Amino acid sequence: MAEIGTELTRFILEEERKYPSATGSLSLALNTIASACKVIASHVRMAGLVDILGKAGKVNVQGEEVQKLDELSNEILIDYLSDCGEFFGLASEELNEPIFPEKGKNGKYVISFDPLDGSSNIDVNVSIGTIFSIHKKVNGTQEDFLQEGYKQIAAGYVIYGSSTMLVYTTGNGVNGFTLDPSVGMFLLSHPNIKLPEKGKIYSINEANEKKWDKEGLKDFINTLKDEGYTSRYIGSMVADVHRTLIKGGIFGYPSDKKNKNGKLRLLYEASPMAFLIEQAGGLSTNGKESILNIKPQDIHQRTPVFLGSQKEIKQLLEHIC
Ligand code: AHM
Ligand code: MG
Repeated sequence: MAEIGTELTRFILEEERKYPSATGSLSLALNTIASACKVIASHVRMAGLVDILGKAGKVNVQGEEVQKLDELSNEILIDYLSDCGEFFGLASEELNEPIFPEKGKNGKYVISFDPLDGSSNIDVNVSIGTIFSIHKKVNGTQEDFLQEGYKQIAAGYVIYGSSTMLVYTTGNGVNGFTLDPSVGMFLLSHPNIKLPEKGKIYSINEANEKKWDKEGLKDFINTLKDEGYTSRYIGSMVADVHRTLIKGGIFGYPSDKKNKNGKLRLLYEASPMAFLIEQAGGLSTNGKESILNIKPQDIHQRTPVFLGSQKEIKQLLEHIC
């Protein structure tokens, strides 16, 4: 196992060396994501100030007009990912249609991402994040984005919290790296993350309880309360899933009477997080099957999401099925 403190770039290369047929494409792709997210992190750190300057109608130090952070993050990712040549196609929460960069014509992968998830939390200085999911290019068409989650080549997120962390998987376990801001490097801080079999926390927006369309869900939450669970809900998926990955328990964004498919997006929110959670020994479900088994029909489709420790997900399914 790699040593704590190993730099991300070296870790990625060492992982690649385990596969003699690897071409270095995925390594370059992952390093490009890490670089783009470091730039996003530096802007997130300035968010409060930029917001104040923005409201005052000011320009930033480069003389550019102050831009919304989610749009800026989207542009940064598009620039980096288009330029690296490894991505045939890019789908983003911020784009109606995917884009196919000129330099990516011979790229092996397609990538779906949410450039800045939880951006409504920026104003109140709460953790936000970038989520990404990589699939192989198959036909060289838009269809390539619509592959099941279990076919992901890699997935991960960067959380801009009290520290900046990158957590990712290539289907060979989950590893977490913390950004050392003094040198601008991601260093291995959480090797081989495993969810506890059972946690003590449930994380769901209980204000929606009256709208939930599954009676069993209320019973399930009440059972957890009887068992002594506590509740944590940040309203920023990256932060809520990050906690669940480390501490176990359950995170959910269910369907309700109004939103038959819930709120979260399959391609760039639910599916990459489900890959990480399952790789760390947990389970994912939309209430019927693993999120990784859903065949997407649309790039921006939504799905109910439950992610967590084995015990809680199995218990949930007993209540709602
Ligand atoms: P966004 O992509 O517009 O930021 O919305 C997604 C966010 C998730 O981060 C979070 O899990 C969810 O919305 C919270 O929704 P709610 O405020 O309805 O509980
Ligand atoms: Mg989002």
